[in-house]
This record gives sequence, C-alpha cells and structure tokens, in this order.
Amino acid sequence: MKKIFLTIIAAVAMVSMVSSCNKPDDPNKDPKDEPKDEPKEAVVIDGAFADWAALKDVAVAEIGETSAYPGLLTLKATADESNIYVYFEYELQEEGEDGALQTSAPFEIFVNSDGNPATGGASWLWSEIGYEYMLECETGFLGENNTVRDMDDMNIYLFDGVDGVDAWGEGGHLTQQEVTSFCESAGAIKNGIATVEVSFLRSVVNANKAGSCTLGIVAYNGGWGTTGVLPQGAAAGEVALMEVALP
Ligand SMILES: [Ca+2]
Repeated sequence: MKKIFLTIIAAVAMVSMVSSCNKPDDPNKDPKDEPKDEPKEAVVIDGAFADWAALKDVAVAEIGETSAYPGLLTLKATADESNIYVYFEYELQEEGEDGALQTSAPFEIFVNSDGNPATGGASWLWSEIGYEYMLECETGFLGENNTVRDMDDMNIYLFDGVDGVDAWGEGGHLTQQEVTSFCESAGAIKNGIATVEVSFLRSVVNANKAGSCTLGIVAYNGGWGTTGVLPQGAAAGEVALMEVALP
C-alpha cells in the first residue's frame, strides 16, 4: 500500500513538472506576428507569372493574325478587393532605318473605371472607351541590359474634359493626379519579348464599387510612334476596351 502511494506521489510530481514547462504563452512571440485575416492578393507582382496562369477569373485579349500595331501580343487583367492587375507581353519592335530594336517603350493604360462608355474621354484607339483615368509610363518599361525596370515613376491622369471628346481634341483635358505609391511593377525579357505585370490601387482610379470596368493598353517606341494596341481588331479603333470584373 505504501509503495502504491509513493508511486502516485511520483506520478503527480511528474505531471506538475510537465505542466509547469508547458506555458500557455511564449513570451518571445510578438502578437503582431500573428497571421491576420487580410485577403490574399490575386497576383503577386514579382516578375514570376505562374499565378496568372492559375487565375480562374481573368480577362484576356490577344493580337489577331493581321494587325496594324503588332507589338502587343497578349493583354490580361484581373482584380481583387484592393487592386487591378494588368499583364502584357510585348515583342520589341525595330526602330529607325538600321533595324535596331527600340530602346525605349513608353505605354499607357486607359481605364473606363465606371464601366460606362458614355462618360469620359474618347480615343482613336478603340471604338468604345469613355475612360476616366489614364496611367502613363513615360520612361517606359525597358531597363538597362535587357531588363524590365521598376516603374515607380508612373503617372496617373484624370480625364476631366467634355464627355466623348479626345483628350487632345477641342474640349478635351487631362489633369495629372497627385498620388504616389499607387502601383507596383515587375517583368522580364526573353528572346525579344517582354513580359510585364503591373498593379494599381482601385481607389486611385475611383473603381471602388463591385461590378466591372473596362481597360486597354497602348505601347509606343522611343519616338512615341504607336507600336502596340490591345484589345485590337485588324486596325486600331475597331473594337471596344476589355471588360474586367471587379469583386
Ligand atoms: Ca466612363
């Protein structure tokens, strides 16, 4: 009986030792490190493109067999609660008489952020547009040594002219917006084809409501000659902008 009693005491002592080591909270753990319930971004802007291939809800426009502006090959776009994401593939074009490839590639993204083609600016590039905002990368996506540069100098313009008028026509007007840190970009160039991904905040183009917007992209060479347009038919101006669902 005494032996059994001692065994029980030993067992109780062991259990209490174990429980004293098993502290409920780790004092070295910062509560700020706990994962939060923030929604996961639809696309990570890192110059790797597997996440685009895996997207379920993505809008796509591709170049046709005949095109007056063949530089842009593919345009994709998607959105999550915070951002609109744009992906494009661009084949570098010859520039000048010596046949050398372009060394500068500016581009613009036109966003009809209310989805209504009757409001906002017009353009010769698409049949229905009504864009509220234009994002412009004046320096372009080409970096040194055949790379895609970080486009932290992208500008954003509000069309605040007369509805249905071209920005450079009578009654047209663009106002540069005083916003910074609204976009991210990354990309890579392989065999003369640049693949680029850009994201920008929905709030800066006033596309906060669920529904859809439409957008299109135009690319240029160093002399601002138009080299690529998507969406595009056989010629620019034949098709409407591409619709992107906004969750
Ligand atoms: Ca509009």
